[in-house]
Order: sequence, then C-alpha cells, then structure tokens
Amino acid sequence: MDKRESMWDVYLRKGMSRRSFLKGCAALTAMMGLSSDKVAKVAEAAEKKPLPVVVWIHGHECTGCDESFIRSAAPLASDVVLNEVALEYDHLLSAASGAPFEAHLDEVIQKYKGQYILAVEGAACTKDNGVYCMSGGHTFTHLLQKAAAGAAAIIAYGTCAVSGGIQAASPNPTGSSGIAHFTGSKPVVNVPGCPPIPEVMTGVVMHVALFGTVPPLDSEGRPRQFYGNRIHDTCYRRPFFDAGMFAENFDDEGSKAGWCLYKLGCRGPETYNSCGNMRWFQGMSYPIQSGAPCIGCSNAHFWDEGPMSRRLPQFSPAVDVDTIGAGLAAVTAVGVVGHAAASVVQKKKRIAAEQAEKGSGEE
Ligand code: FSX
Ligand code: SF4
Ligand code: F3S
Repeated sequence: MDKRESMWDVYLRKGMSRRSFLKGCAALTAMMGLSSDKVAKVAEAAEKKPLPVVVWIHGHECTGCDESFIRSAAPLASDVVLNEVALEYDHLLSAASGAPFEAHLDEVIQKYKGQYILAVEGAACTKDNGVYCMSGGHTFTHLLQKAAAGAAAIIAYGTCAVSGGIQAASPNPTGSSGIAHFTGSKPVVNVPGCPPIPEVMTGVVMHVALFGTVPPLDSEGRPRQFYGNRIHDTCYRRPFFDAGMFAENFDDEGSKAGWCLYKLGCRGPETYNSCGNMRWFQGMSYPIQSGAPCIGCSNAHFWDEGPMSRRLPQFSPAVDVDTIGAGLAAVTAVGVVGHAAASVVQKKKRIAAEQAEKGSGEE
C-alpha cells in the first residue's frame, strides 16, 4: 500500500509552521472535549498517523448538517477537510461527479477495507425497496450497506441519520429510519441534532481519526463529552425557571426580560446537547438566547412531538411552577441517574413509535 501522509506531513508540504500545527492540535484537543494536558498526545498522533480516509455519504436529509459542518471555527472545517483527514468521497463537498466518481468510491472501499471512517448524514429510506432516495443509480440503502461493510467506524451525523428525522415524521411516506438497521455490527457514533453543532461534528470525526477509536459513548451511542448535559442544565435562563418566572407569550414583558421559555414549549429539560455551553456560530448564540424555545432537535422523533409551542406533557399544568423547578433541580443534582432514566423513556418511546410505523406504513 502506498505511504499516506500524516497531518504533520501535510503541514510541511504546504509550508505551514510548526507553531500553526501545534495551534491546530490544541484546537482539536479542546474540541474533542479533552483536557489541555492531552495536547502532546494529540500532536504525537497527528505527527505520526497517516491521515484517516473518510467516506461521507448523504441519504434523505436537507443538507443542513453540512451547512453546519462547514461553519466549524475551531478547528476550521476547511482545515479538517484539506489538512486533517483524507476525504475521498463526499456527496456534497467533492468536486467530482458521475461514473468516474462512483468508480473511485468502489476503489477506496476496496483499497482501505477495514480502515476508513464512514460518515453518514440523512435517513435510510426503505419503502418500495428504497427508490425514493437514489445515489449513483442505486438506492441509498444499497450504498450504505456497501460502504458500512468495510468501514472501521461509522458516524451518524444529524437526527435523520440517528433516528430518521423529518423524513420519518408521521405518516413517514418513504418508510425512513435511522441508519442503524443497515450498518451491521460496526460501531456507530450517534451525533444527533438538526443539525448538530459544527464543532461537535469536527470534534467527533477528529477523535476517531486521531485515536482510531470511538469516543466514550452514552447508552444511546452519543459521545458523552457533547451529550452529557441537558440544555436545561446549562441554560442561562435557568434561574428564572427555578424562581418560577416564565414568559407566557412571545411578546409579553417576561419574554422581553429574558425569562424562562418553559411555558412556550421549551424542550430543554429533556434534551441532551451542548447548545447551552458551546453555543453556535463561534459561541455567539443558540435558540434560547435568540428568544426561541429549544424544540429538542437532538431527540428522536421530535417532529412528531408537537405542537412545539406546547409545554412538556410530563408536567401537569396543575402542578405549580415552583414545584416543577424544585423537582427538576433534584433531577439535575442526580444528573447521571436522570440521564439514564430519560434515555430509557426516550428509548421506549422510540421503540413504540417504530412498532407503530411498522404496523402502518412499511412493506
Ligand atoms: Fe437531518 Fe442533516 Fe436536520 Fe437537515 O444531513 S438532522 S433534516 S439539519 O441535514 O440530516
Ligand atoms: Fe432554559 Fe428552557 Fe430550561 Fe427554561 S425550560 S431554563 S428556557 S432550558
Ligand atoms: Fe436544537 Fe435545542 Fe440546541 S432545538 S439547537 S437542541 S437548543
């Protein structure tokens, strides 16, 4: 097999300094959720390990995940794509297309069998043998199975790839689902969000690329460093929740004063993601900071749990808000237990929904 360059080799070839290489390694370390004493380990891996080959495919989706990815600031998405991984095939970012491009994919799959990272965005469409989502003259599910068979690890980017997303929303006319049914026994890292946070996307692929292992995952296959907290746990409006100060309408005084959005449908108390601490657009903002309740976009089947303006159903409106605040504060205090319980509840909901779908839509 030909010698592949390491990240350091690429920096050298492009005349970039050792200083910028180390800065890049420091940024990667932070984005992988590792402490700063791991920078040397990351630099060592980046210096010696050949650039990992990445194949990136797209099923049923809106392309929002890629729109998110290309906005990653630390590390820059362009650095990841041009200097830090060998991106051999990408439905969206590759300039090539047509038959030679598809032939190249087959070559890559053969040549790097068992070594490449497969990144998948979008749902798998199953109805009518998958004809509603085609790629290169074949169904997406065919491509997915083919690419998954030789992958070292698989990353499911976005709620669509993890659990079907908007395509799978009732009545799910295309029989869409998450990709897990098509990936066999390969380890899959689930990175939900519609779309996921840019730096979470780059952080996850670089963790797999540099360490050759998937990051520590929770019971739903999500990287713990990015999905270990609920939006509610890190929300700057949380003091208003605990004090029982809620906006009742989008244009009332409470709304203007930045009070808690729980009564306007905020799903923060049941949603695991890093929006509250990492935020979006280089830490500038996130939905709640913009005055919009969290709609739980990293939760499976969040599209079907509307209307999104309705407050969380598990809390009775009869219970006064102070009680809710105190109850949730207690859950936060035992976050690990709370997380496990929420995961079980979500899993049960998902299984029930999948069974209902099987019964009604799919062939
Ligand atoms: Fe889905 Fe992503 Fe939402 Fe869109 O690839 S998670 S619809 S932002 O684009 O898949
Ligand atoms: Fe923040 Fe929503 Fe929790 Fe209120 S309910 S504190 S707005 S996450
Ligand atoms: Fe999504 Fe809620 Fe974050 S809607 S973007 S998980 S604040």
